[in-house]
Order: sequence, then C-alpha cells, then structure tokens
Amino acid sequence: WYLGLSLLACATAAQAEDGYRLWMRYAPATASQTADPVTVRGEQTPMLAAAAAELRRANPAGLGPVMLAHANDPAVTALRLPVATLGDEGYLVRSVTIDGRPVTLVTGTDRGILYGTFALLRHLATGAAPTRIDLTSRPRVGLRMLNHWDNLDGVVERGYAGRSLWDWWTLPDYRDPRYTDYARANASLGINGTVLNNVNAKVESLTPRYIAKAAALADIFRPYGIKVYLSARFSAPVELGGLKTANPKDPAVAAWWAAKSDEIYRAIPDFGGFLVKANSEGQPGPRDYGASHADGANMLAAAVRPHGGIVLWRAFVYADTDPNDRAKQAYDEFKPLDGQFAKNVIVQVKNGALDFQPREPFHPLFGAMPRTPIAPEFQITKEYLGFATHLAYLAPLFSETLTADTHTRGHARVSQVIDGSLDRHRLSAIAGVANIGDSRDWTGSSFNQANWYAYGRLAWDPSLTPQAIAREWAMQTFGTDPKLLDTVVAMMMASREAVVDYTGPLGLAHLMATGHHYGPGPWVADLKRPEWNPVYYHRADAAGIGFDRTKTGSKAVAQYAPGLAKLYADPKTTPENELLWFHHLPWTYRMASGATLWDTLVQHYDRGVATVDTLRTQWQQTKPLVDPERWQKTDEFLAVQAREARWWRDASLSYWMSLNNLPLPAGSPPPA
Ligand code: GCW
Repeated sequence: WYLGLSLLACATAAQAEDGYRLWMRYAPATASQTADPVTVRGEQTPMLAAAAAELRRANPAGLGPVMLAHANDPAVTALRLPVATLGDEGYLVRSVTIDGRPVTLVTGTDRGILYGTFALLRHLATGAAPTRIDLTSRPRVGLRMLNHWDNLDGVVERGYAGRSLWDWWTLPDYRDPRYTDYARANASLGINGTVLNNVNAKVESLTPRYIAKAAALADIFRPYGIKVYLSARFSAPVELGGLKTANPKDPAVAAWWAAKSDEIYRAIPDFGGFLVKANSEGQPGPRDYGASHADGANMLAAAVRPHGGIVLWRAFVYADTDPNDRAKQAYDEFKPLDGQFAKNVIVQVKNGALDFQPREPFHPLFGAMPRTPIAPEFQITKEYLGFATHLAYLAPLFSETLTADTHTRGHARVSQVIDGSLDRHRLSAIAGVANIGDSRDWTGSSFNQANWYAYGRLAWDPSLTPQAIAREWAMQTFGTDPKLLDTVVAMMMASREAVVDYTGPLGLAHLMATGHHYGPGPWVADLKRPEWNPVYYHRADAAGIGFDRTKTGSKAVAQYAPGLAKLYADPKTTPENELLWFHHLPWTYRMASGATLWDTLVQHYDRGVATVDTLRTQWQQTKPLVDPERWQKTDEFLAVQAREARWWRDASLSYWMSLNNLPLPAGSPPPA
C-alpha cells in the first residue's frame, strides 16, 4: 500500500494545480478507457491529426467511439445531415449510427472538425451526457484574432503575466511544446489568427532572421487553424531597405513592400498579413508624407494581395494639434476615408473612442463607415482595470460594446456591423489584445484566464451572454459543484462593475496615475500634452464635473447616428453609467433617483469597495471546493484588491472634496 500511496502522491504532484492546463483540465485516463476512441476517415491531415490527438488526450469518460469525417465523406452524406450551412469553419457533432454501430460523429471541413472536437469536449466538460449529442455552430466573425503586444526583447507592453511566450532567442530551432499548448487553447475557442509582435513595432521583425522565427511558430500553429500575422513598422523601407522615403505614393516604396511580402510568403505560405499602428503615439505613417491612412493601407494591401493577405489598419490616432476632444479624432480622420480602402483592408477600431477605459460608450465609427469592414479591438489585458491582480471579468465589457444599438439603419447592433452582415462585407474580424505571458498560469491569475476564454467565445458568437460564458468557463476551470459554480459566477458577474465603481463611475474616465496606469491620479494636470492629463477628462471644479460633449461643448455627440445623438444630447436621456462622459453637470444635479450627483458618486465609490469585500467573503466559501494553490493565490489577490479599491475611492473622493468642499453624505463610511 505504501508504494500505491507514493505513486498516488506522484500523480497528484504531476497534476499540480498551477493553472497551466487552463480550461482544458482533462481527467487522467483510467484503465477502462485506454482503447483508442477515435477513427479518422479519409486523408489524415495534420489538422485532423490534431483533433484526434486532442480527443485521445481528453478521452472523456463514457463517450464511446468518435468518428472524424468530412461532410462530403460517403459515410456522412448517407446520413443526410444538415451540413450545407456549415461553411468553411462550422461543425456538426451528432450521435449517429454508422454500419450498425453507435458513434459520435464530428463533421465539417478539416477546420470544422477541429472546432467540433473542442465543442464536443466542452459540451462534456460542462456536464452534458455523452449520448444523444447534437451540436452545430458556425462562427459569426471571419477573423478571430489575438494581438500580442510582445516586444522582441521579451517584454510585453501592458503585459502582467510574465515575459513574452515567444522565446525569440531559441527560435526557430527550439520549438517549445508550450507553443503547441498555446495553439490548442486558442483552437478550443476558435481563434484563428495571431499577431506575434507589438503594434509599436520594431523593424527587426521584418528581417530574414525574424521571419524564420515567425515561420517556425506558423508551422506549429497551422494544424490548429491559426495564421500568423506581423505588426509592420511603416518606415521599414527607410530603416531596412535603405530608401530615402517611406512615402506610400513612391513606386520604389511600394516595390520594397511587395518584395518584402514575397519574401515572407516564401517562408510562411499562409501568412495572414500586416497589422499597422500608424501616426499614433510617435509611430511613423503615411501622414508623415502628406498621404492619408487609406493611401498607406492600400499600398501595403497591394503588396500582400497576390498572396491572399490582408491589412488590419488601426484607427487609434490622436494628434497634439487638436486638443479640443481627443475622443473625436479617430472618427474625424477615418470617416471621410470610407469607400477609399482596398478590398483587403480592415480598419481596426478600439471598442471605445478613448482608450480601453473600464467603461466607455461604443466607438462612433461602428456603423459610420458602411463601405469599410470594421473590426473592434478589445483589450483583454487589464491595463486600466487593475492589471493581473484585480478580479475583473471582462465579458460584460466586451458584450456591452457588441450588443450596443448604433441607431443606424434601423437599430443595428455593433455586432452586425463587425460581423459584416449589415453591410455585406466579405471580410470581418475582431481583435483582442492578449493577456498572455510565460507565467505558469499564462495570464497571471486564474480569473484572468476567463477573459481570454470569454473573448474567444464572443469572437465566435457575439450573442453569447457573459453569464453563460462565465458558467461554462468556471465548470471547466474549477469543476461542476453547483455551489462552487453559483458562487464563482456571481463573483465574476459583479466584478467589472465594481472596478468601474471604485475607479471612475457615472461615465468618468482616464483618471489613472501617470505611466503605470495602476492607481488613481485624477489630480494630475502637469503632463506635456493636455489630453494626457486626467483633469482634461473630468473637468471638475467647485461647481461641477464631467466632459461636455454636446453642442455647447466638444460636439462629439454629433458623431453618433441622429437618433442616438439626440439621446446623448440630454442628460435626462443619457444612460446614467455614461452621464459624465457626455455632460458637465453641477455637483447638486438631481439624478433620476432624486439624490444629488455628488451623493450618487460617493455611493458608487462605496459600492465598489463593498462589492470587493463581498467577493472576498464569497471566495472564502469556495475554500473546500478549490485546490489550495489556485485558491490561495486568488484569496491573496482579493486582499490586494480590497485594499486598493479603498485607495482608489479615498484618493478620488479626497480630491473631489478638495474641489467641491461638500461633505460626505450621511451614512457613508468615512475614508480609512
Ligand atoms: O492604451 C494605450 C497603451 C499603449 C498602447 C496604445 C495603443 C501599444 O497605453 O501601451 O500601445 O494604447 O493601443 O496603441
């Protein structure tokens, strides 16, 4: 028995709960499950091999034989299943009988089968029975991308989970098995593209040395359906090519990019294309030469077009020449270019008009450029929501943008703009700035894994609810105990609003400290450019607070469709959680509740702190149900969050009180 016990101890140690396995925590195989459960019909492509390997690794209890077969395989066509609508990436998974034998069939294209395999595993891991399976789905958005802000020196810009996963030094020769695990995790969600390097791009990423490294990663990711893209530095023809200019209208520049693209495609035949941050925060771009963003994007698009590549051109621009309202600039610059972009260009727009704040109204460019495919860019990494430490489940943030009513062409949702259905675009895309690093649990905390997961699930189907995603993630991550699940889901669902409450409620934004963006700094007023200072955004003084974006102020409301602009023009019809984004109001302004703006603001800060305290109590209840490693780390992080929620509240309230000289409302807890 002693031997047995120590073997058991070894097995437990090997399964240490350090979060490495993410939501793919397959149970170790038992003796009765060792028979090969998978048959692959037809050609054994690398993608089908990857799908089969995943099934063998998971070997779900009670499932019985699984067959992976193309939708046009005679064994499948004979069943007359509804496969016609699956498209290139959809799947159908069904319990059927083939040759008199019951079998779980996974069908579609190669890629559909890969995604169907993961859907089947998810289905079973979320408590479904292994019989009478009937799953079918196809993605709504074509390109479901991660953007890594990974620098070539291993530092991840705004990354809080260790260093870059890409070990550029040992690539391309050493192919860390972790790269495969990264691809498996993404494929399990349907993510099909990854931009390897930071949008603040270094030109070295386009040198032969780095192209070879990117090619090695592309080889590893290919069986998992993931294409590699690179961020391109617009001035590369000068810095790498020795040309005198990077002017997109110069034929020598266009020829340089065409040759560079040919070179990349020789190494990576299915290279996805380029992502570009141009003329923003010091990056070079076409505006340096008097050319437009469309001129720049189209020149690059022509270079990759012969190879089927695309260009993702970011709309995140703001210049110091027009400090009137930074939030207006992307619209002002891009809206007039609608219709001028080449067919293989997608304009990538942050979810809000400013910069990934805990809450922003959706970006006015969604719905405003019907002749251009528009991709939303979300930040999965929590630059403004407490880094890796604070618990903030972001599906409600992502979903809030995706389901927002643009008031264009009827009441089209942002999701209908970005999936291409509203304006019948062939291309559609969605991007998430990754929160992944080389830390053992990939994302710096257990709950941050949920943000990667939720982003991927929403990219596949923007209509999924944050609650449903939280539940399926929690089941796969922590287990199916109902009490545990209810608690974890409740914590997740309350978490993002808590961060909004203690950092900047009622539509306030950009109140963070300089540089690190972690703590409060609403008083900061001395930075070089006006729009870098928090005081520029809240505009608080003795009389009131908020940014007037109506016709008496910056007029940004006019960038929204008329029906919505009308609602935003009046504080009474502006959603309360966006109030101070659009309006400058007296501290004594009466809210719908009858309470003053000041008292309501204080209530929100207090509520944020109280919610975090509740998260801590709720987590205590899960202690017997979660392994000690993951439980302990989360518990300690929640203690940090509770302390820092108070820091945000107390610092912010002290500052507002120094301006308005108002007392705290009766009953509000005094600052610690
Ligand atoms: O939010 C800001 C970040 C920068 C980032 C920039 C962008 C990559 O602070 O770190 O640069 O946005 O999105 O380009």
